[in-house]
Amino acid sequence: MAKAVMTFPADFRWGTATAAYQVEGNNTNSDWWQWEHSGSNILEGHKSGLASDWWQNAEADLDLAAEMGNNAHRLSLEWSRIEPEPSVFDQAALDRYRQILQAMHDRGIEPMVTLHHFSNPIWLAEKGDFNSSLVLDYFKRYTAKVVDALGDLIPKWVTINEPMVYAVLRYLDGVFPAPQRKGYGAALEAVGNMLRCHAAAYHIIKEQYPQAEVGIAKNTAVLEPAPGGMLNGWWARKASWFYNEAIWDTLVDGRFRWPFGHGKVDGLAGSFDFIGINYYTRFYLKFPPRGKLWEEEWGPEAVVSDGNYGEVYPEGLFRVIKSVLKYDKPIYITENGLPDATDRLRPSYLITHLREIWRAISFCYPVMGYYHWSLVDNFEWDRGWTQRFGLIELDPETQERKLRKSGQLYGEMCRSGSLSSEMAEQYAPDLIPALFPGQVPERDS
Ligand code: GCO
Repeated sequence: MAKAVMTFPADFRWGTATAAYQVEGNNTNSDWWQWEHSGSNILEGHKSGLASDWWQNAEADLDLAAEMGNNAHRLSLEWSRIEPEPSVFDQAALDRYRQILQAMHDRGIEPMVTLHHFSNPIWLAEKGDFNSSLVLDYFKRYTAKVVDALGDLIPKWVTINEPMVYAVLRYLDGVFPAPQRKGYGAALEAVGNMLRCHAAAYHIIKEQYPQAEVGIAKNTAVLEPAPGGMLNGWWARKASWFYNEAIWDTLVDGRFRWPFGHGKVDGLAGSFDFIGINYYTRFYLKFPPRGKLWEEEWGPEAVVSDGNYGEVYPEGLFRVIKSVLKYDKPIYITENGLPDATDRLRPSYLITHLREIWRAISFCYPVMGYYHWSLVDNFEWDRGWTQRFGLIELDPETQERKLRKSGQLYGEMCRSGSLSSEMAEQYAPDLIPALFPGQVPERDS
């Protein structure tokens, strides 16, 4: 049977993604370390502990990433390691980050570095972090230090990871470290200050490295109206603009819109070289919302990942790519994945989501790369170790790792730069009729 092949561009980034607090271990100067060790904030009382032991041995997983043929990896830096006390910088921490970044380059893995991925230094949280007017100076100082120490090894930067998720989970849902002030006002103030920090960081990086690519990674969900409810459609459109697009619109002209504030922010207009999309799933919205923005409910035929994380909805990736074309910037899928401890869904999830990217590229949509969340099982914030996102399975107690079947599949995709009917046959034969009509799985012919 002839093999059907969906080929990706030769320079496509075949990557994976992680975040410092979730993989490094023993980030004791972080507000998340405090949060974990106070009260019952983490599901099943789990602790990050050694996490995936990256601080001591990231190289173990980078070797596996290289064997998978990954040519890119997105990681974050832990601000609280680099600056454990205000204006006190830890050179040993900067040296270790340099070693990890160099290890990526040595393995042909291009780094994309996130400056802020949810966690704050304790000292910063105590000063009110993104609700304090001082945060802009602190973030500038932190960024300048990182650019000076590591900038030569960092071609791609994400300044802030998922400002809206940070705002919702910290200030509204209360599952992230408690801020000094909760509620919508404090949440929107924090997002506004995150954008001011982003703008400052953008220019600090570009001043020293004009060729660097700098952007934001934004969680982007398909927000649909729940069936019924006259106003659900109107509300879903409003909520989708607020959650998915308002920040990009603000980055275009540098002007805050209601409800984020008003007026122009110096240096904000045009301060992004790419669109970073963190896509996972879709949600249904009802009007009026009861506290949360969306409902964790799905249609009867929905396939839902571990711990009710979300519906597997591959077409949503194509939809969110289309929704950001108007910004006319290169697009990176800076996160995409699912919690799936037994790897029951991840092989078909990889095939169906990469196929949506291939479809987008075949329409000449500028999708430049894909960073699967995640390379290795890691500490899933308030859900602890109950949700496993890794292509590499990890026993956090023994630090024993094992490449999952989906990791073997992703390796075939990365090494070949393509998605083929043979891969579908081997890893997810049920997909053949839909993805490769006319190709009958070998065993059936
Ligand atoms: C993020 C995420 C990651 C999560 C992943 C799975 O928003 O960037 O929170 O840190 O681990 O999205 O939920």
